[in-house]
Amino acid sequence: MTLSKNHTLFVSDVHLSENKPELTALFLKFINEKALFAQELYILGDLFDVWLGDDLIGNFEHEIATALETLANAGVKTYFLAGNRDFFVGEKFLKLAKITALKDPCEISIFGYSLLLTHGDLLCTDDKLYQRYRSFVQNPLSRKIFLRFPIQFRKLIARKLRSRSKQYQQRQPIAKLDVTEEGVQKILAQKQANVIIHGHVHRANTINHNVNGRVITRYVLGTWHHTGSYIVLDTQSVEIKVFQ
Ligand SMILES: [Mn+2]
Repeated sequence: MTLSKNHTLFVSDVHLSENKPELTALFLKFINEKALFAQELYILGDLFDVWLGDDLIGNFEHEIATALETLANAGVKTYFLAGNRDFFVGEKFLKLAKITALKDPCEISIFGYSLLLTHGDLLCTDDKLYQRYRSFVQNPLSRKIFLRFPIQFRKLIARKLRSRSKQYQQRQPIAKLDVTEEGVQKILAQKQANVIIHGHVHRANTINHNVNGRVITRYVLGTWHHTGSYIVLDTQSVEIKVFQ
């Protein structure tokens, strides 16, 4: 049987973790049942719930890398753009998984669409404190320094940051943590894109924006729990789907 590979898939916010074997199983099933039959797979950040350096790659991370490698071996090109949880994913993992890294944001043209891909945290411009934190951790120098800390120290910092951020998020009105019109307008001002795809806010959604008279559709991927969220894009349509 020949299957025509005439569509591309997008996922984000899978939040894989060694402590969530059911989620791992769901994602591996997605690779076998969906991704293997696509032309390409784009992972738009937060594939992992936490990533503190490629030197911590163990059996679990190897299992995921192997699954992703089967895609490359089957001719399905996989791309990865880091999220706020896994921005320390590095060369070693990408090589193991045979994945190509993308910058955030990134513009691509496929199937007649001009797409802007981003994890989505860049668009949450009302959350000034988070944006300051983001530019600090994404700075190549801070990254270098962090990754040289001993493993236990990195784990300690990550735990502290996570609990601080949880408390912080609970105190903020939900709108402040969401994507803003300003963020969308800003990112699109210099771009030709007619479609944005992102995740991060964890609620699947489709929203139209008017940017200087152009209508731009923003597709938001949902997070993975008991079911998965993914987007299928082909020449005809862009569809947000649930995987179970
Ligand atoms: Mn995120």
